[in-house]
Amino acid sequence: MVKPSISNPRVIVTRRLPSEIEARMDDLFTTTLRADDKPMNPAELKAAIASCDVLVPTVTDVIDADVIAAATDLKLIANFGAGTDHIDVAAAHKRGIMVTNTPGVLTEDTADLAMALILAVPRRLVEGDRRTRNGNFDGWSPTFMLGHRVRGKKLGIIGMGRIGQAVARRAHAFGLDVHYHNRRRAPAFIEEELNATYWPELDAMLTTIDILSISCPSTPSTHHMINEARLKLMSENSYIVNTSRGEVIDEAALANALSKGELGGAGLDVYENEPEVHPDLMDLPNVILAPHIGSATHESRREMGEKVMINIRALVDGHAYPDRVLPPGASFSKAS
Ligand code: 8YV
Repeated sequence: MVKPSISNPRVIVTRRLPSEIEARMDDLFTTTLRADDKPMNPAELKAAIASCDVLVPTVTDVIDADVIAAATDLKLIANFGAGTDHIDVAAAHKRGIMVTNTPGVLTEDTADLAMALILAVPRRLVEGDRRTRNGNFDGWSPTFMLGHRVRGKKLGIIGMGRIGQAVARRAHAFGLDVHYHNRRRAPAFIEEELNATYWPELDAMLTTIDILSISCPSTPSTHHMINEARLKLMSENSYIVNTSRGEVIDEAALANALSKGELGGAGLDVYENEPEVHPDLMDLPNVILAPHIGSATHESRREMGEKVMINIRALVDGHAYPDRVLPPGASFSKAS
């Protein structure tokens, strides 16, 4: 089937991107760049969507059905980022608007951040840094700032996609025993390579692991997957790391469990109501609060920009989109 193409699409970018990406986009398309780096409000998003062929949003733009309804000529939402939970992909699909994302290029950097948190929380690294800066390091002592050994512990990964697998590879190098829970069991060759134990029941996995790392997308079925009841299944010396989406954890329940000492600590890069953070987490010494920096490297952000441009070029040239995102239940064969 011949795909629709458009030779010089009007592209609107909602946030500032790396300067070399902005320059190249400006060369390739009729591009409107964002003058400041403020997230667009719903009225601005609607105005943008009504006046372009391609919208390039980020995680900070809520593109719901109401915003999509404002589209007139919009053909493509080329998301700058892998997660698309901020976009109503089904509403876009119904209108024949394509959605693409930027998977793969941020996998290793996000896994590095997850691993950094897996090491830093049990070893109280950030807490120690704060103490030193606050003048509370009075010298070494045999019992000062004891944490927990990482080697030999059980790591449970929720979401064994690209990032989960990259975390598992790193975890082996640190002597962790890898377990995972996923909607679907990973193919045998992946399980073998990662030496990972599959748990079809999340509850059962939570009772046995020492560290939980979350790498699954935010969907209706993963919303508050880690809730009060599940937190109670975890041991008081266990840790939680989240580099996927805040909505996967009931943040109030997590703050409550941590405040009561029912968990050993947490390393969070994402929050339920970003950029707000539950106030009870703020003063807890055993929690690292990273500001959504999983893919925040020059390299990832450049490669994410490259992917966005390649997806827009697919529209221009009438090729199949390399990173097309479909709504749940749709299949590629029926989708074009
Ligand atoms: C991105 C992310 O920075 O790609 C993702 O899904 O969570 C982040 O690392 C962000 O989404 C950019 O839109």
